[in-house]
Amino acid sequence: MSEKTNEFLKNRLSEEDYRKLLAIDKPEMHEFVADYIELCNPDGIFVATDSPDDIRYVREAAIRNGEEDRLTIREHTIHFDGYYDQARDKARTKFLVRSGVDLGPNLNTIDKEKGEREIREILKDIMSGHELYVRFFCLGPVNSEFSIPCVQLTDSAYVAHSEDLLYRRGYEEFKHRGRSARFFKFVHSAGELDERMVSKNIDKRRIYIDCEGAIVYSVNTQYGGNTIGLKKPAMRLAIHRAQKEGWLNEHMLVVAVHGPNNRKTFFTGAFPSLCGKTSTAMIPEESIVGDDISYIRKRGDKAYAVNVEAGIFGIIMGINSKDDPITWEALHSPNEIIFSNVLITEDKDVYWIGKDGKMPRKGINHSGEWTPGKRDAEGNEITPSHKNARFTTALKDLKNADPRLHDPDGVELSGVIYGGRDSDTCVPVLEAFDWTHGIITKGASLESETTAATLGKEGVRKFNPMSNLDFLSVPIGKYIDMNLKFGSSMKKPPRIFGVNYFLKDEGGNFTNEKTDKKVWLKWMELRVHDEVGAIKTPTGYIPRYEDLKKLFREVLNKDYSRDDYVKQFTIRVPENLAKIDRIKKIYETTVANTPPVLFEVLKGERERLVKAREKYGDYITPDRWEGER
Ligand code: SPV
Ligand code: MN
Repeated sequence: MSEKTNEFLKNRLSEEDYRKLLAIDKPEMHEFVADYIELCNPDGIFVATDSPDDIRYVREAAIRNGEEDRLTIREHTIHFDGYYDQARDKARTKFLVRSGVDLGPNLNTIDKEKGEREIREILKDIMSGHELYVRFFCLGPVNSEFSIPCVQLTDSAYVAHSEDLLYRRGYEEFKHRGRSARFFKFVHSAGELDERMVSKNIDKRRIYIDCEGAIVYSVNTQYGGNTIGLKKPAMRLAIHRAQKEGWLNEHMLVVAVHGPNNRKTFFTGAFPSLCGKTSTAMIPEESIVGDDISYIRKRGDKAYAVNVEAGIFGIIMGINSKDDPITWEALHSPNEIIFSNVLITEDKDVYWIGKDGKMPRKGINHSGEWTPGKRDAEGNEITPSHKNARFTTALKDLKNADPRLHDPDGVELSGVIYGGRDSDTCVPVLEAFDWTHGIITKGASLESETTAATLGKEGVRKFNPMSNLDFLSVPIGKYIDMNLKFGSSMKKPPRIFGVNYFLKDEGGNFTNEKTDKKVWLKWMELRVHDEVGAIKTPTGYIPRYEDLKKLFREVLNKDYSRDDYVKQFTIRVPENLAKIDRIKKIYETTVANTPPVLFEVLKGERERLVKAREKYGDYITPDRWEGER
């Protein structure tokens, strides 16, 4: 650190905070902190270590600042984001790139110099009147090859508090790594706040990402997906780093499936939103390692995964005691929880859409005082809680948290699941022929149909490779290639599965119950250990009737009829061909540098389907493949 920076920090920080900051031997971090203190010009600064006192200080600051309010249950608080600040802002999320760097047509970019100038202008004096929190966290478990130390500067105690529930503490990690730390930096300011303590200057909301500099700026916003540096902002930085180093950062849950004789088998899973990701991670009989983001690395000839996070920033809409017993219990226990954008009643209770019990007749929500029928400026009816309202809690407070959650070695990864919302094409569960086939026909071909919960027309298929489209910081083609290379260099890579919880019959009825996914997981678990056979179809391996019948009895104590099996596992050739054509066209027309193998694999699948159609017709029931096992 230069003498000038040292003097500056000494002047601006209290003796205690200066000592805390300097206890980390990382001049580059000191320069970074000094730079943004000077630019953002906060009234006060608090440097937090991992100590319980420091953590409590930040938590209480959120109440003191009016960013959070206490609720009736001890340790529960509520926070509101502004009415127009309820989701990730894709349009104003941009990569800062030097001239000559091309991230392809799907990524939003801005010239680095121009973007930096703009963001520094917005950040100038933005924290005056506010306190700045300097916090250290760690992505992935501490003291591990997965760990990425992070420093977060924010003037929102809500953001700093959320990160405390969602990530592992990183001050000690920084201290012991010292000069060798390769860290990520996050600068956040909620900007000017209105009387409800929500960001006022939404038009100046910016999320700018500098992968080379390993820094993300987030301003004039509070919504967690934009502001919690270690969540989605960090994902872009980590994907950039992973691509250079040959590992993966996926938008994936990590779940331990409990097999026979107390065996645990670990799977990761990618699902676009509203496709069953959380419900898969939270199946009560299994145990959860993570619900959102994972790092995957190779060691020897095996793949290992960790949860990047240590908590859940989960959608609360629809959570009820019957379908989500574990979450329900956690939400009613005196653990530390931040509710965001739900309805709060006079007696400081919370309500959300789909909660058990009656909807209150009045309360306060993200729009202010609320009564049923209230409309916004555009004439839209305001729901009691926002559809994207969330709860934030540490995973350790869930009954089903897996004991390996913080294992620095990660968990051995046996299977990867891709699942979309698909009413008419893919069977409920299927295993790919091999890694390359799975990455291409399941991961790179992932689509999801829009639902009534999203704006726009229902049932429109949205392309979302690996459910990671929003977070890519490298061109799609390159990203697909890094996924292909990861597994194809292994003798026995993790198996790849496709699931579809949303298949419908000709009458428009779902072919499966919500709980059937429990059976699919158990089947996949047996498959990776080669303990159950399967039937080879042109699109992959499907389960045999007798195995599912047994599993339905064991897992759900249910009779599974052959009729149901046939309905669910009939290969629908026209729909499958249409999907192949759709995906091929997307890669041909909108993606630069698609690995050529993608087209070869899609062509192979097309040919197998066409050949099968010649033999068996458009809709091929599972019994037709008997001779082809
Ligand atoms: C998602 O949208 O994928 C989330 C929530 O996990 S957010 O933090 O907004 O990204
Ligand atoms: Mn997510």
